[in-house]
Amino acid sequence: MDGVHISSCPLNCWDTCGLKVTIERGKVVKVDGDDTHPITQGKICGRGRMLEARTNSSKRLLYPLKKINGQFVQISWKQALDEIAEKMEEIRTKYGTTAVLHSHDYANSGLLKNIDRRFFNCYGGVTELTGSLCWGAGIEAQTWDFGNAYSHAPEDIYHSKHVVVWGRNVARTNMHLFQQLQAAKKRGTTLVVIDPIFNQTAQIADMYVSVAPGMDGFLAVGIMKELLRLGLEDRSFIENDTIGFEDVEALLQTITLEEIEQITGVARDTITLLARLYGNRPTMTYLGLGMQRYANGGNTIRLIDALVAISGNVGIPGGGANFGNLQVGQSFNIAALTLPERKTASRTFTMMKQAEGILEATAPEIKMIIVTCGNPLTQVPNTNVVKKAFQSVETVVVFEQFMTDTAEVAHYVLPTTTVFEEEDIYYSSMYHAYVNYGPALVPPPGEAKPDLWIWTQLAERLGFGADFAFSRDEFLAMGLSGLEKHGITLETLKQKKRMLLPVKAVPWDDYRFQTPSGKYEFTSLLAEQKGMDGKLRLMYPAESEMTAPELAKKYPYRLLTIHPLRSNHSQHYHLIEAMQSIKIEISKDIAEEKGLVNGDLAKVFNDRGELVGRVKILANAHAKTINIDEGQWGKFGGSVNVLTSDRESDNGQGSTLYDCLVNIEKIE
Ligand SMILES: Nc1nc2c(c(=O)[nH]1)N[C@H]1C(S)=C(S)[C@@H](COP(=O)(O)OP(=O)(O)OC[C@H]3O[C@@H](n4cnc5c(=O)[nH]c(N)nc54)[C@H](O)[C@@H]3O)O[C@H]1N2
Ligand SMILES: Nc1nc2c(c(=O)[nH]1)N[C@H]1C(S)=C(S)[C@@H](COP(=O)(O)OP(=O)(O)OC[C@H]3O[C@@H](n4cnc5c(=O)[nH]c(N)nc54)[C@H](O)[C@@H]3O)O[C@H]1N2
Ligand code: SF4
Ligand SMILES: [Mo]
Repeated sequence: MDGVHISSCPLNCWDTCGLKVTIERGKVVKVDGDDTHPITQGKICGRGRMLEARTNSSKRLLYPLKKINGQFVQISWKQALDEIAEKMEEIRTKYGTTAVLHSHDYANSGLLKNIDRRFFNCYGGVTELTGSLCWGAGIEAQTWDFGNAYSHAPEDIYHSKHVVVWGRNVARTNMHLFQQLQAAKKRGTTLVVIDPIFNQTAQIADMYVSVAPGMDGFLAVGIMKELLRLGLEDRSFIENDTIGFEDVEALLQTITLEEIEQITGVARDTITLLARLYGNRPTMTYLGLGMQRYANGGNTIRLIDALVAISGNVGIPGGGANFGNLQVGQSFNIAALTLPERKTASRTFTMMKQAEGILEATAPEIKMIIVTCGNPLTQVPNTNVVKKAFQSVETVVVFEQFMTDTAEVAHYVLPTTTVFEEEDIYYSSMYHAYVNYGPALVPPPGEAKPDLWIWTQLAERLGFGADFAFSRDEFLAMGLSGLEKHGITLETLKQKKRMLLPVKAVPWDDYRFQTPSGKYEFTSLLAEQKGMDGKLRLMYPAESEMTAPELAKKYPYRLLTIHPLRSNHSQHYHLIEAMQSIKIEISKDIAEEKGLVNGDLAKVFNDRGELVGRVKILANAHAKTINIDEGQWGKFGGSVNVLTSDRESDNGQGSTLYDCLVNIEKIE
């Protein structure tokens, strides 16, 4: 395989870049951008480049490990698989299959990573996780409003007069959108950034709006009030293609602009300016995930959707409320890969409350946890409880590339391959709609094996080997079935390396929505069907002065825990020495109140836990705001999730990771 090959970045990221990988003497020596990829055009970030280090690292897990008397010892694959299958067989007969919990996230965006669900369905159905730490609140919100969560094609940005980046840290998390923002600006598009932190994207904006964390819904209400006052709404869309507008009008009456100014920290003139900008369409809105990780997160996204709708920016080129792009993932035949009909038992916990689920489950108790593509001991909120929960279970099995915090608490650790050691196809339902091919380029080190191989071996031992008697190519073709009519087959994809999936560049342009009424729903019938209030509301975060005044007295500062620049979540910290300590970023007012200067050692704490790190003062952050990047490992100071809450978002599907009050003290 020596030479230069086209591949794909597998990391959970907006961009799903095309890669150019150099192999010499059977080793990956360099990872670069593929300049022939239509969207990512040869540019990649450090996290992508470091896939070389992730693959070649001397810290890779090379053999199956079993914990005996608190120590990991190397065992054979045969022993590991036999023992795990035996335990699963025993659990199936004694307690039922839902005594097994599948804990996972989406660390690898390969299509065949979905095969884990095929395995668990064929086994009989296990306890599964629902919702999402990442974007669950917003996806559910857009499903209520539009019937689905779709985004415009990246190049549609060039049809926009104005672009609003609302709570997305584009320069850091979505680098190709950053390039497009720069290009669009050159063509005269106005760029607005709304964020409590003056980030790198804000630095190139024409207008930066500093909003109090968790209060964006109020800001959207203020803009709608002004939009209606100025008569800039799209009456024809509202009258013909929506339901529930009268409820919005009634809601807007219940609060004044003065109150909104106070709550959001955004000046009235700015609100008016934003109303004019939304009215002067097409205005494109890029929603980030930041502001929906709050107890009011679903409602916040719905209020911004409502603003986009009222201003006539839905279904038009250059417009849209761009959050996720589920059209992408929906192109694949996931049911053929996962066989949902094989499942005979089921139970669910939400992703957020998996620890509580584990600790409290009866009928049956959780007897085994299998972790794939996830690192819950750093990434799931309320780490101290997550750790306790995982430690309470008899058998924990972790499929991993490295000895992570989660692998440390396992009884069996099974070494898996990295992207360049297995063939797959990659996509993300976040931004662009290309699917990329990724060939197997190098042999795995030691005895590391693809996840698919592990499932196949376990399936054979558990009596459903026939459902796994397919080659990788056959599985890939299964997932692509249905796309032939668009010219997309495994053969064409192998040849072309990446192909555009058949998705809409301008979703909702026919104004036919996938809601129960077929219209855009300001008041959601789907929510009502689910037994919730479908009306838009005025809503605060759960941990705020307004909702929890006593707590706010004890813990007066708001903690954000945004995504790190150089790591994808927890995946790069162990490879970059400079990242192996905790940086506490604080707004200037906190530094003054607490007598802190750059470099001071300080402790951030609340009732859930505490974390120690070095202070860095942010010149331009919203008052009373602290940030500690997520993803840090236990051995380098610990995950910031020791402080975060496992509370679910308002609509039950998302996390409240950024809805977190803390205090800070200098350590002398
Ligand atoms: N470098 C890097 N890139 C990544 C990742 C990574 O780990 N590292 N992870 C990938 C993944 S899985 C995801 S989900 C995406 C996430 O991509 P983003 O949505 O960009 O992620 P966040 O880090 O949550 O940053 C969101 C922004 O929201 C702001 N914010 C926080 N609270 C509020 C609020 O109440 N209101 C407003 N208006 N803004 C708020 C933060 O200050 C931050 O600028 O990034 C992807 N890209
Ligand atoms: N406080 C706070 N917490 C957060 C967030 C935040 O912003 N703040 N962000 C949230 C978000 S958006 C997300 S998406 C989640 C991400 O949460 P996770 O997906 O759990 O995070 P990762 O660090 O990407 O860890 C995944 C693990 O999967 C392993 N892995 C990678 N590829 C493979 C593979 O092919 N097979 C197997 N078996 N394992 C593999 C990696 O080695 C890594 O240890 O974290 C959430 N947690
Ligand atoms: S992490 Fe994201 S931006 Fe970086 S190379 Fe991978 S897909 Fe591209
Ligand atoms: Mo995410």
